[in-house]
Amino acid sequence: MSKKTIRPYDGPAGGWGALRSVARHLLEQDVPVHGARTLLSANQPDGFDCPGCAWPDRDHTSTFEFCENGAKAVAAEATRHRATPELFAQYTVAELAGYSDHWLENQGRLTHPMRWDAASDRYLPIGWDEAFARIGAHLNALDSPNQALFYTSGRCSNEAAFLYQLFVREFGTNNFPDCSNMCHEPSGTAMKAQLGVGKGTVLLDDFEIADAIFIFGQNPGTNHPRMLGELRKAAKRGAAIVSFNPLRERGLEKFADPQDKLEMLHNGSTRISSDYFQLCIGGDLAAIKGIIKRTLELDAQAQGEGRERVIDIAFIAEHTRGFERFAADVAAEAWETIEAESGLSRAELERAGDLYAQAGSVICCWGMGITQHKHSVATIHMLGNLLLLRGNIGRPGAGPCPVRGHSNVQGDRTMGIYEKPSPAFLDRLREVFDFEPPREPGHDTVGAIEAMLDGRCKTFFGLGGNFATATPDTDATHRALRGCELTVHVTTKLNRSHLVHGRDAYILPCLGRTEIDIQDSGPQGVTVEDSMSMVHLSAGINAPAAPTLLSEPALVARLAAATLGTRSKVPWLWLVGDYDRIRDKIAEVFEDFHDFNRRVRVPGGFHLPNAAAERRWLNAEGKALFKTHAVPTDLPVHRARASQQQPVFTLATTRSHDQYNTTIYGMNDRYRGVFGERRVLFIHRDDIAALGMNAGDWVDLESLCEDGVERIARRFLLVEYNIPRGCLAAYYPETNALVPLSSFADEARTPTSKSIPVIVHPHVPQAAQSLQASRDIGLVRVD
Ligand SMILES: Nc1nc2c(c(=O)[nH]1)N[C@H]1C(S)=C(S)[C@@H](COP(=O)(O)OP(=O)(O)OC[C@H]3O[C@@H](n4cnc5c(=O)[nH]c(N)nc54)[C@H](O)[C@@H]3O)O[C@H]1N2
Ligand SMILES: Nc1nc2c(c(=O)[nH]1)N[C@H]1C(S)=C(S)[C@@H](COP(=O)(O)OP(=O)(O)OC[C@H]3O[C@@H](n4cnc5c(=O)[nH]c(N)nc54)[C@H](O)[C@@H]3O)O[C@H]1N2
Ligand SMILES: [Mo]
Repeated sequence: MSKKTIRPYDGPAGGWGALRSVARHLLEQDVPVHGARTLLSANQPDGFDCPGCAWPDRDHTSTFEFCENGAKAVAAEATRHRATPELFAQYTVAELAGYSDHWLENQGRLTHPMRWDAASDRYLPIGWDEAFARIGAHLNALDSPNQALFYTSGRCSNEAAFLYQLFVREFGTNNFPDCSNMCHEPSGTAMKAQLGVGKGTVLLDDFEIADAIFIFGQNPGTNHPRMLGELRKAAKRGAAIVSFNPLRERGLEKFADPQDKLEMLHNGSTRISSDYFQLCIGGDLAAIKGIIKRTLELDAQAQGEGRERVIDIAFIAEHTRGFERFAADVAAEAWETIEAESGLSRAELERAGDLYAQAGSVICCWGMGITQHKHSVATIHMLGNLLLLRGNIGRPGAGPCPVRGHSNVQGDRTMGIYEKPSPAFLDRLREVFDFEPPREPGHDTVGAIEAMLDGRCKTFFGLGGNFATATPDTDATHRALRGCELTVHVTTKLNRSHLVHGRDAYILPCLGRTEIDIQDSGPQGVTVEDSMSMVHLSAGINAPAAPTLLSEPALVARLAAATLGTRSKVPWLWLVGDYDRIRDKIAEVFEDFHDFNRRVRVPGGFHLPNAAAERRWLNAEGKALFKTHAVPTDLPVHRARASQQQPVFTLATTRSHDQYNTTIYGMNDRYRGVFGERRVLFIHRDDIAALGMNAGDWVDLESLCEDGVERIARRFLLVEYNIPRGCLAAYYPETNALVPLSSFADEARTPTSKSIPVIVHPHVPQAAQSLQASRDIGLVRVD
């Protein structure tokens, strides 16, 4: 383990640091010699789609693009370490639970299907057929299919997702909680209502011609490093890059492109953001409204002086509704409220408004800093309003760009992983497969936890992911999972969800995307959809981590066959013998996938149509809508502040540089200057003083929620940081215990992981009775 140090980093993102970090990870994971070849096959026409993130790559045919995040994700999968039955024989589940998430991950790739044995509290190997038969029998014994939950994480391919939703719907439920519920759900919800489609409208080519790129609540240096390549090119040709973030993220400030030999040789770098607005957490709606207010004021001035209008009157008249009411509301919103709630001055917002008004075409990007708040949907509407004002949708170089996380999270939703499927989609499933799919909406992630807690749901099946650790309210979620009759996880690596299990529990290991997948007809490829709706093929090149592994499509098909038996209308084992057959069925169900097998084999794949990008509005009104929202002044944090004597902070939970969601690769967060420690709390120097504490003190965090439940996360190191006063940041998942299950985004129900009202106490070491609680979060042993 590296030494604990806090040491500010003032170099660029990327550069030699990124190359060194990858070299270290390859060594740590003991990646075999062909690992280098593996890296070179990421995002190549005949290689696999990078499991790192959903950022697209140029035509999917370009030369290898180095990406630290992608390299780590690939190295993690290609590791030589193995978590074999011998490992499980060595430790009871209670003992395993005492280890950290980092340690669990480091045990390596799982090799055998395992079943928990109550008598010895150990996972023991089980044959595939027996596992499927037992799980199927369990599901069939439920009183109703709606007692079962089927979670999906966004790494799974289109083919696996399609078969999975088909199995679950033929089984009889729409209970599809997924990682999207915790991620970009508000983006889909907001855009569907406002613009008629739930996806972004821009393509990479638009980044080449945009005059300005506005980036809200995103840390691409860590989470989407390949995006920095596009931003760098845009910055170099003089486009304005305007960032809104409470933290000054390195990757948004400067970047040294490992692709650029000259920049690397001279230790040079490129400035990324032309303007950086350090707003306060949750202040985006207010800030965007301020930018809009300025734009409308500039428009009124121009009109008064007989100059060309600043807003696009023709576009607004032809394509939108609700402008008059919206403009009146913006005019009525006081600058004082906007300044107080955004944490930015009127002068700063006027500057941002001027940048917006001067730019011929504008792209707005956003990430989790926007989606994980109570008012996320309203904030995304405000972003939509901003774009609509100047017709910045459906023309080159302009449009909304929600930057997705998991590499196929968008595709999984396209394939029907959704708890509220449309009637038209269900009708199509019925026509193609000749069974009656369930119509009743199912549970999302928050609903799934509630339903397990109150006994409405009794079984949990996870296709990928780490539900116990990724979800909010750790104590409640763990109780929910432990209360289940059955928990099953399809997975590549050991994680905490396997240790917080039901009365009957299985771990089913699968192939990763980098591995060769052979079925009846020979080697198979799968398909994925990136954040910009490009669909392309992905084929593994490495030998499977173990001969016992099943591919995800094969695993789902065999489980479906075992569970549904002769009552199924679907030829499961035939379908999975050749994935072209699955794709033919996908093409039958979804019009946009016509001729799927042919089109996906064209290098680069194909683009799914997007009506909003063509200025066709598929919502009920048939128009793009200006959505009116007041700047919120009565959020949980406002109420908590009003009710407390002591300082109440807003805590945002974010990712460090050495993690992939709940997968902890290492203990460093290089760009933020943190080494060897994850339990840190970023805080303004004056706030440390106001608390009467010192940087380096250990503190406990208590979350304030009106439900009265005590939620405490213990032992965080105070780190003085450049962050607005009243705002705190710490890493997820260590802080998930603080996110109340009842606190989620209006309409979209995404947990409010970026705005938790908390108070800070000096750390109190815990007595023995909370050993179980410490075990559950891997705090007992330090590795
Ligand atoms: N290496 C790596 N890559 C990843 C992931 C990973 O964990 N590791 N995860 C993947 C997934 S699933 C996703 S969804 C994406 C996530 O990628 P991002 O969307 O970048 O996610 P976060 O790191 O959670 O936080 C984003 C930023 O929001 C800022 N922020 C916090 N609160 C606010 C706010 O109120 N307003 C504004 N404007 N900003 C705020 C934080 O300072 C941070 O810079 O990345 C994907 N890629
Ligand atoms: N507090 C807080 N909570 C958050 C967030 C936050 O910002 N703050 N972010 C939220 C977001 S954006 C997301 S997307 C969720 C993520 O939630 P999840 O998607 O559930 O979590 P991951 O950590 O991405 O899942 C990692 C696990 O996936 C498994 N895995 C990896 N590759 C494969 C594969 O190829 N196949 C299969 N079957 N399994 C595989 C491994 O077992 C690994 O341990 O977390 C959310 N939770
Ligand atoms: Mo995500």
